[in-house]
Amino acid sequence: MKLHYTPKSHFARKNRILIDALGLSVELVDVGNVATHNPDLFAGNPLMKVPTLITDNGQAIFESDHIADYLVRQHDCKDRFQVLTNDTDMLNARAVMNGVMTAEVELVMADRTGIDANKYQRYDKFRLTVDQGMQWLENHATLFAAEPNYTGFHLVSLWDHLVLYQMFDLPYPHLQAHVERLSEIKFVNKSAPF
Ligand SMILES: N[C@@H](CCC(=O)N[C@@H](CS)C(=O)NCC(=O)O)C(=O)O
Repeated sequence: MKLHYTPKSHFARKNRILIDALGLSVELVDVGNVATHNPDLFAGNPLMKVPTLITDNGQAIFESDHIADYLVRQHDCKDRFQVLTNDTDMLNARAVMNGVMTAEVELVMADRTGIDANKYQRYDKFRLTVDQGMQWLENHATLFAAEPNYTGFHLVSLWDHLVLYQMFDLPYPHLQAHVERLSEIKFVNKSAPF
């Protein structure tokens, strides 16, 4: 299997932590600058985003959560890290985390492609999305279990990326405590973007 990714991508990191937690052998292919318009670099993903997984059968899988789903169905019948949850609270937490990550990507990509985000109201909404989303997660921090699981991997990936790009203050002590605890685990720390 091959995971097309970038070392800083928080969406790809969710998959990388899971891959390391499960001890799977997956070749990492760094696509370079995700702002590029060259579709050939994204392993057949027409959305020109990372991650994309290429399976041993040569099939491409788009979307980090669909990749996680595939990896567990193929390689972890016990679903040790609760990837395949149907719990509504957990799915809401994942939706909020994905929304925060997407909003932050828009701000990072604006900066990288020469857009002055301060000039456009649209980017105010992305900033508000991050702040409100993080506050929602802090208010629901009990959803994050003490034991390592995929929702926790998601949180660490989101948090470390926010720390890396330094666009936001992070006054969220409960989330921070979860992140610090999980970051002590070798298979989590291994893919940290710094
Ligand atoms: N929903 C997608 C989001 C993927 C995504 O936005 N990846 C970012 C990098 S972290 C990207 O490739 N952005 C390129 C762009 O927006 O042009 C997933 O979960 O895989």
